[in-house]
Amino acid sequence: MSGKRITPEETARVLMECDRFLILTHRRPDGDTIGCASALTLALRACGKTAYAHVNPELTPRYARFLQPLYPPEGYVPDTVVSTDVPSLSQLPDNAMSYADAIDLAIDHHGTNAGFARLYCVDADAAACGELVYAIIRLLGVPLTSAMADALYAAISTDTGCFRYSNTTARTHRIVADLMDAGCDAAGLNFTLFEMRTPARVAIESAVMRGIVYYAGGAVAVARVTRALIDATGATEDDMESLSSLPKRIEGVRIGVTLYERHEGIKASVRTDKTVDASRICALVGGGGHPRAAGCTLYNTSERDAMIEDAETVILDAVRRTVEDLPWTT
Ligand SMILES: [Mn+2]
Repeated sequence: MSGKRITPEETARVLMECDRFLILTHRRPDGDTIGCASALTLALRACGKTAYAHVNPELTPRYARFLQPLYPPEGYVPDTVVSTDVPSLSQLPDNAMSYADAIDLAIDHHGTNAGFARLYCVDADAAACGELVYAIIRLLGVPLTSAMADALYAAISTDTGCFRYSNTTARTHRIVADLMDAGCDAAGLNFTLFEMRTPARVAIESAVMRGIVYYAGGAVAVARVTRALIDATGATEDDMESLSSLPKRIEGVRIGVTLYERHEGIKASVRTDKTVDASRICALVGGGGHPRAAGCTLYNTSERDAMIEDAETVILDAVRRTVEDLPWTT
């Protein structure tokens, strides 16, 4: 695709020339896409523009307060459509597909951004799209309000795992220092975004951890998220976010596998340390992903009880074929 790449300075100029904005977010929206859309919408309004954030049908309660108040009135027709943190058209929610051919500007930090928009501003070095949106808002010259700062803090803190991941840079901390000067509630947001759990989350997390099974002398750990467990705890999608990270957290575990019983089959999430390529394991069974985090869906038409057992056998076999130096005892 052939969108034109522009700098943050040019992006700010383009935004000042346009009006009647609609900001799009991605599927299964995270803090980055939501925080960016929220802060940008507020900044454009501060510039005297008409701006709204498009309804995201998958918005979870944790992030609702950033986006919901910015939804457009019924029948709103935008002149300028902007996406934030959306790497490709396939990542747009269904209700945004009607804008697929009409995206004027994509603001993103995915190096693989497909250039589906007329213009795109991409900084692959940014830990979060929020860093780029921060820079653009600064170039717009409007004062950074505490509401904008909260939204940008949500964006940057979530994509950096609360500043623990290796994508966190000195620039990240400098930006966040400025957000704190602008009045963002860092401690409050750290609590609601990283510590607070619903009772259902606590119930499913503890049950999943109690059920972890170890293989290969503790180098492989398998967790199971069964339909029965989901039903018994009343856990929602939001409650199940990042359960996949639990087995890999355990000392000595090199490969953490989490099996999810879904209506369409069993989904496996694989997390590994730097000695093992998770995407190679998943590629053996038709999946894929990143070196440290990958996934696959294992279909099976047999009895539901047998399915999760079968899936475990299949994924363990893929681990066995990929990683040769594991001390298997069986
Ligand atoms: Mn992001």
